[in-house]
Amino acid sequence: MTTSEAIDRFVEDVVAGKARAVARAMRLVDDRREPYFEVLKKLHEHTGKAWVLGVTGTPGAGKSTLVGRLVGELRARDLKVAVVAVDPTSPFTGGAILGDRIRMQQHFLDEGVFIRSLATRGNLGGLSRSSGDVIRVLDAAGFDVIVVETVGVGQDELEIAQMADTTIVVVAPGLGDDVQAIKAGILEIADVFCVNKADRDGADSAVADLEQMIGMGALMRAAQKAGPHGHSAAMAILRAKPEEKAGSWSPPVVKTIAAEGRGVADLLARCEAHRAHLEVTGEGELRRAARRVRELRAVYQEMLWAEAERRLGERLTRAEDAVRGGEDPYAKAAALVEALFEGAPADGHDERKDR
Ligand SMILES: Nc1nc2c(ncn2[C@@H]2O[C@H](COP(=O)(O)OP(=O)(O)OP(=O)(O)O)[C@@H](O)[C@H]2O)c(=O)[nH]1
Ligand SMILES: [Mg+2]
Repeated sequence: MTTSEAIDRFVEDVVAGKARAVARAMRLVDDRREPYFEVLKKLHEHTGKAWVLGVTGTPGAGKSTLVGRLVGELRARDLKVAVVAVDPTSPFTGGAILGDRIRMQQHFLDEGVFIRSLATRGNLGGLSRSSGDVIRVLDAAGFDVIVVETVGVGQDELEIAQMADTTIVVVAPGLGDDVQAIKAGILEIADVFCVNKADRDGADSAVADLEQMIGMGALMRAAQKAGPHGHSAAMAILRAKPEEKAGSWSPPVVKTIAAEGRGVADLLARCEAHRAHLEVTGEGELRRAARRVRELRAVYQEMLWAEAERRLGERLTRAEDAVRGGEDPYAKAAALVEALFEGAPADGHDERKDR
């Protein structure tokens, strides 16, 4: 597939949702193999329609079981669904993926469902980069809903969660530290909380903990907005009122028993309410705009990096050798960058346009 007509035909097949072309396009962008860039560029105009539903949370909370159930609910509404499972485990075990596959087997023969695991790390641009592109391919291929499962731990997973329109954070009761563990960072990305394994003891107290945390979070934000105005931070918090104005979203907490499918319809209804909220308030467009800016930066960095390597060529190898031999890496790096931008105007002026 080298000629531009061949690429066009391939892109057409992807947009038509032909399973083999979609799978091939996903492998291409995941492996960063040419002509992945051309393909992504041509797919772009077909994107922006899918609802990206992120499912993240603590390991073993029941995310995959839940995703399987959500897929069932979405399929019952005749929606085309794709599932991307981002494997956080080391490539040596692969156990999580195998388990996921077995759990999702019921959907394998269903044509409206597409399931794909991403386990690659160390690609240029990282896991989140390649996940974003995989989501884009699925979006262009006409899937109505793209469910992305990640374990909410590392930076990569957080970034992937940010690609979602609506993010469900899943916790399970019984693990005392769970709620504490998800506090950092994850709280901010939750649009809907799910306390799964509600058949176990402690579900209600987990719900109460989360609701308290959400309330505190709203107070803190209100206090931040109010500013210190000479008060102590504590006074500001006491005086602040949780946002109640129309248009603000407070994440609901839903109990589920994914293993039995209980509460899943309610969970999905809350997610749909969030989606409607995004559109009604215009926040959805704001999020998409922010996502496009992040994409621009990521693609630009990746291209810049590749172009720099190409232009520096031998020079880069020589610099590496010099540093290996004990020379100052800072000085060498500065010299490389200088060599790259020699003669280029520093303020982004395009001289041709000035003439
Ligand atoms: N008791 C109970 N067990 C559940 C429930 N939902 C899932 N499980 C079980 O919990 C275990 C973990 O479920 P998974 O769906 O693999 O959890 P996960 O969050 O995807 O796990 P990782 O992807 O490995 O982080 C499995 O043995 C499930 O059968 C539930 O509602 N109640
Ligand atoms: Mg899982």
